[in-house]
Amino acid sequence: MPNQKKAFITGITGQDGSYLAEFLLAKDYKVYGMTRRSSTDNLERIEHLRDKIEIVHGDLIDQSSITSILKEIQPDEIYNLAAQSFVKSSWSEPLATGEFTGLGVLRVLEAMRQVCPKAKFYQASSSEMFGSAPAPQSEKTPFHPRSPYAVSKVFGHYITVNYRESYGLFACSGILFNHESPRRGMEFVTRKIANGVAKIKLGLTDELSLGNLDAKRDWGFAGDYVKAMWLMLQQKNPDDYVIGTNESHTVREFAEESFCAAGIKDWQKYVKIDSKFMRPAEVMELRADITKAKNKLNWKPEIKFKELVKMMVEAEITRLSSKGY
Ligand code: NAP
Ligand code: F7E
Repeated sequence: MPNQKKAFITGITGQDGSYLAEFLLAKDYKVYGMTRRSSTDNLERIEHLRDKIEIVHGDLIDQSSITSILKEIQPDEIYNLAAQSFVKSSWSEPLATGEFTGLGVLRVLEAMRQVCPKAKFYQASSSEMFGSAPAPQSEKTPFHPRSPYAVSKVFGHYITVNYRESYGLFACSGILFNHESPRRGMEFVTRKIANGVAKIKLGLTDELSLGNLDAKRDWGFAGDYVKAMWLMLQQKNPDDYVIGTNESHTVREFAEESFCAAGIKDWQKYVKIDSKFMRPAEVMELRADITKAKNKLNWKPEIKFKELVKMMVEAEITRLSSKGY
């Protein structure tokens, strides 16, 4: 197709990568997704897109792979979503997290600077960078990262800003608050709860073990958030934006609402606290101030908290039931 826009996505096998690929395909982009070598197939989230996207092989740790890919593709837009994204694992694998989640950003930016400087770049930054800064957090809130993951993301954020200021690259940092979906990785608390509740509903278990129930997060729907990523790259000038819902709920509320969505009332009897799910340093409350995104991107979230919980719990019940449980 002449003049078809080309998008390159790192992290296409992840939750956001799969929704972003769907979104860009619907806008008639040619979509290229980078995957790293694995001894088993991990393309489950993009299986339904396999004949519509082009898979290219590379790794965030390997500069030459990224440079060759970008030189060959010459994308119009680059979405850097790949990262070691599980906060808890960043204490057990701090160096790998720094390599992928921090330095990985610089490798993509450096490749872009050398071989396709006219492309537009999106960096997947995180509300975890705010850490213990008081809520609500906006683009102006100073960072206080509380994990090796968050520290790595702060590096990724500032190197994106620095490459924009040093070389005039069109580079944006999207500071996204937690976003979830039925495609969320099983270790994250929302999917873990939805899955645990579905198993309890189907009589497969009678226990759900969790860590800190008091932590508050601003949870939105991943499908809404990929639109914000794209919108950032359609603006006249590159900039940084906070994306969230401006509502925060405790983990306890997420659990209670999930049991409620499954029609289970006496939910407390199933929930156990296990210290192995606690973190060395916790982030107690994240809540986004999305004034800038609303005004400049004309973006707002469509799916509310209760709808999100219901969507995730129902998807887990359907998934487990279809497996014959
Ligand atoms: P995810 O489901 O964990 O996906 C991470 C992706 O990164 C996977 O495709 C993974 O590939 C890839 N990856 C990891 N290490 C890599 C490497 N060395 N080389 C190439 N690819 C590598 O994460 P997500 O929830 O979609 O999040 C997307 C991005 O947004 C991440 O950068 C995350 O930190 C950030 N973020 C997420 C949220 C959220 O709430 N979801 C909020 C703020 C920011 P494999 O399949 O091979 O493991
Ligand atoms: O934890 C508490 C836990 O692992 C949320 C990533 O996408 O969003 C995500 O990071 C909260 C924390 O996500 C369990 O202590 C209690 O306070 O689902 P999570 P996260 O750490 O907020 C940010 C924005 C990102 O950028 C990250 O990539 O829930 N919690 N009990 C638990 N958490 C887990 N995982 N498991 C528990 O059993």
